[in-house]
Amino acid sequence: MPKYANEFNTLNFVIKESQDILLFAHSRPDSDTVGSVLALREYIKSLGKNVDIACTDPYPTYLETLSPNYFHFPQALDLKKYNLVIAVDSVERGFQKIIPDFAENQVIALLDHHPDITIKGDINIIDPNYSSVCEIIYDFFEFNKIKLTRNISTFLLLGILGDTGMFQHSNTTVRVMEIASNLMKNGAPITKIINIAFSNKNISTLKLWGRAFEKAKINPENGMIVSVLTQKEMEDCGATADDIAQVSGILNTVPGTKFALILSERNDGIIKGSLRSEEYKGVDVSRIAAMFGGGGHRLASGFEIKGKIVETENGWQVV
Ligand SMILES: [Mn+2]
Repeated sequence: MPKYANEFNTLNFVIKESQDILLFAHSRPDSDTVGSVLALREYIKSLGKNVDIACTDPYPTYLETLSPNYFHFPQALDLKKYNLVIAVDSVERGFQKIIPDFAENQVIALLDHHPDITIKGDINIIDPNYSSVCEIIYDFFEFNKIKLTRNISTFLLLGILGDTGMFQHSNTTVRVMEIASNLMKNGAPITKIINIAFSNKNISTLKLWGRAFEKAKINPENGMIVSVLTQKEMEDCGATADDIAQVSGILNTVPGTKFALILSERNDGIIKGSLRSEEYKGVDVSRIAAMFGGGGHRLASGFEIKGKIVETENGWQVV
């Protein structure tokens, strides 16, 4: 029996008993949360139920070639009408704010793979051992013998590719490859997904990466590779916060480094630190993030501090 047999059983039972179902994606939606809601939507639709998708941010335009946009802003929906609400990958990324709006008789299911989640729903499948929520949903479909249509397979592979960094992160397990292989057997077009969702880079992204890479420095004492991006640079390149997401991951590929840190200025005098390492380097970056009041995974963490980045003779200072 799979670890979550009870939960998978209950969730499928409640789906079948419900007439109106709400799927909740996290703010600034990534491919895992999008793939998760789209795959669940496909299944729930096939049962003849009403299903809506809520998200506090718009559907990513680059994914429009994979699926039409079914996203609604939560304020545009009558949240009280749903029998079941399934929050995917979003427990502490937007969904926590909306939980108080639901009534006692509405069933809440939480599907997540982030660590340290304290919020509880009625059905909880929260496990950081999963690469992605799409992997959880795959197990849910397999357990309940739900047919993997070509669309479902495409959406699940989209999320798995995203959260494993296209099979490059340490969460790429034997099971992940087995699932990916099955999804391909069921028609998921892996090359097309990669081209649409991951290979295309905006010129703004490349320019911003150029700035960050040019300024990168290695600290030989602790093996840190660090770079900074000021708000002005972000504006000059017309870049958004999304564009810097992968910078620390790429910096981390430099031989001899133990971990990468990218500091970026955000609105309201906030500086965001993004930390990355790799399994073989033996560094727990979540401990570094915790020193600055942040958190995350062992190999990918972040924190936020107040201040401004100023260049000095010896590098940068946060003032
Ligand atoms: Mn995820």
